[in-house]
Amino acid sequence: MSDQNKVNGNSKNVQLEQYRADDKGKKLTTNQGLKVAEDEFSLKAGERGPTLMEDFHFREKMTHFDHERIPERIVHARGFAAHGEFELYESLGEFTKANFLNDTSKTTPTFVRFSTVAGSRGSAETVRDARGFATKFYTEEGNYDLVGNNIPVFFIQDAIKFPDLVHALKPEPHNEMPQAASAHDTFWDFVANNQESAHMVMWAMSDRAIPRSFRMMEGFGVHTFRLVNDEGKAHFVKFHWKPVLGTHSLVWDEAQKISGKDPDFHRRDLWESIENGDYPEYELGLQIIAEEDEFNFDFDILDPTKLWPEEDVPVKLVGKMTLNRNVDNVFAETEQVAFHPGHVVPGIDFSNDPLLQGRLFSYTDTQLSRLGGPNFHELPINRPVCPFHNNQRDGISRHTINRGQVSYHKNSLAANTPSPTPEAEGGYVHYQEKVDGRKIRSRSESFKDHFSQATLFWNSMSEPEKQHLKNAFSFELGKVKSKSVQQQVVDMFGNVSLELATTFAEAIDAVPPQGEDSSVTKSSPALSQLNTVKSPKTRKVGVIVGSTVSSEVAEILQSLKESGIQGECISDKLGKRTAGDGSELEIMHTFLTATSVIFDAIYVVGGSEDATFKKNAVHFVNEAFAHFKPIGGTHEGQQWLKEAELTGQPGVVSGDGKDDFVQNFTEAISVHRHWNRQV
Ligand code: HDD
Repeated sequence: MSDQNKVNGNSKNVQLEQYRADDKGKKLTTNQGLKVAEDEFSLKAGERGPTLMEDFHFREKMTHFDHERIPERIVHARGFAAHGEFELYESLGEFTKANFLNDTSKTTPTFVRFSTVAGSRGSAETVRDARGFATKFYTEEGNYDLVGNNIPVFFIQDAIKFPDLVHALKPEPHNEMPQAASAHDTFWDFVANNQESAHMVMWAMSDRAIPRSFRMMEGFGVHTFRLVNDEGKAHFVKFHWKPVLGTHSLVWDEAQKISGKDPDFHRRDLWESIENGDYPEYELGLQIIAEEDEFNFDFDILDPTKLWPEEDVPVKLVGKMTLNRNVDNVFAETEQVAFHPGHVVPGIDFSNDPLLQGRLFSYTDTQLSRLGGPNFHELPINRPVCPFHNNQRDGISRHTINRGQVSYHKNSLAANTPSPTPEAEGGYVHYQEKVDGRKIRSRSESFKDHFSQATLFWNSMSEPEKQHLKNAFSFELGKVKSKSVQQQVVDMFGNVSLELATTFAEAIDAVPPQGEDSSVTKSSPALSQLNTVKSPKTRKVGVIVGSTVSSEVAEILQSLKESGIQGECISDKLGKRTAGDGSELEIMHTFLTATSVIFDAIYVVGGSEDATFKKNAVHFVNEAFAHFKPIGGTHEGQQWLKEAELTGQPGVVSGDGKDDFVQNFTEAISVHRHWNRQV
């Protein structure tokens, strides 16, 4: 991106420009600006003598290096981010006075960080886990952070249990294993002994926990928040992000293989899409409930283990966010960004969800150790785009030079400024909810149903999704060593579905659950990924070509590209191939550098007599087949598919004529995965 584009961007981009530095072509200096004559040898007493204390250049360089790392996030350490913009479809003045949700002519800069939860900063990305989906809106009224996940409910109901949950989920303390995985004893022991986790565990064992891409997952604010309008009237709200490309997942075997072959799979996918101009898009959705209707549901709307079924409370799509710019520097932006659910603007307020209330403490607190003090709001990525003034002063790494004599309120020496702003002129006033109660430590009666919505989720799954859940439970519990914990989990999930719990009990040699099946028969079709948007756009096809390339292949790839499908050629050697019709194909990958698991589909053209080549090609195809991926074959590739006995299977497309093949293959790619296949 040219410097010009960077400067001409939105208000956040313009602000960031002041901090960008380009070292290329410049003279090497110390941090004091001193030009350095030499940077390879430390200052020594004699050619073979000891290094001298006097060597300020060495000391400065080494000291800085020694302190390059900061503590990783206690959760969500592994993440990747991008800049974007939010545009509003229609004014929401009826519900909220938030400026950025009122004025459709405004474009609000955003910064989004996606993450896994459990793994360390360098861990693999396609692990089974919830994904963080944290958005910072740089509004003209201050920063608004929507710090959500790709799962709409949470494991616990009260923030006081968060340290326990995270201790159980993270690698076990005595041997720091396993990394970035919930398949171990302490996590499942926590689950069985904290049964409010049932609903989120169902999501975590479902395909939602192994997304195909950050671009193809939903985001949820999870908690019930409040929107407050100009007249002070409030509505309860849940926030959603709906990916324009639909919600799609990997299969577990594929996800595990990608973890080894490309641990950066998700960030690479996001980075490359933005570089290619295939900007990820998400629509902002709101579910709104009038305050009067607070008690009209069979669950408590303050309970973060509950979702509002979309069929009961429709999601109103109110705007779109487009991620259109990669970061310049991962540490400065992605690592130093500090989110906080308590960063709100007038018109957005909280509910009494006890999980949310605790989060309102934790996020600023964690930045103090992670970012080293109370001035992290001054870091370029965290600065609001509107002015900010108060009497807070000093502290580690203070950048602002506050002028003048006065740093207190109230004062007369500075005419009592900086001064509060009345509500009518945009000052933030907390929603005046009437609260009346005794101080107690207990769970509300209305928070005690842990299983109905877990069963609702189960009932909403299609057959293949149910099978994936059974497999996931069997895998995870199969890794648990304690027989007692295994049995407790079987008994617990017998309350959700006898079919589910019996299947994994058999797989792990536990006693199947006793008792009655759940009486919940309700389902919510919106929860099944089979009902999501299907699109061929941005899908990556691995194209296997030999040393001789038949005519038409370049044309076929061009036609696929017109539907947004990207073909990348794989062969035994890199280089260019010239097709029979004179067109040229660039080989981007070899059988050594690529693997079927990093593609959405495989297309075999053939063009080699070599037995090793054919063996490699057939391995690609068979693996893609086992992962239910679309497979195409033309030319000699058709024969290879026949020999592998794949022809005629769902999602396997072969053909001679270019047009039919392109159309059928594009349709097969849109389907994402062909579950009705015999594997
Ligand atoms: Fe949290 C980070 C999302 C419950 C305490 N959380 C963090 C991030 C996301 C979430 C997306 C990463 C932000 C980033 O990319 O920098 N957290 C959630 C959701 C929750 C949730 C959706 C439940 C609805 N979190 C939660 C609780 C607590 C925390 C109950 C503690 C009381 N979360 C933190 C934290 C983190 C964090 C320790 C680690 C790094 C950070 O905040 O900045 O404060």
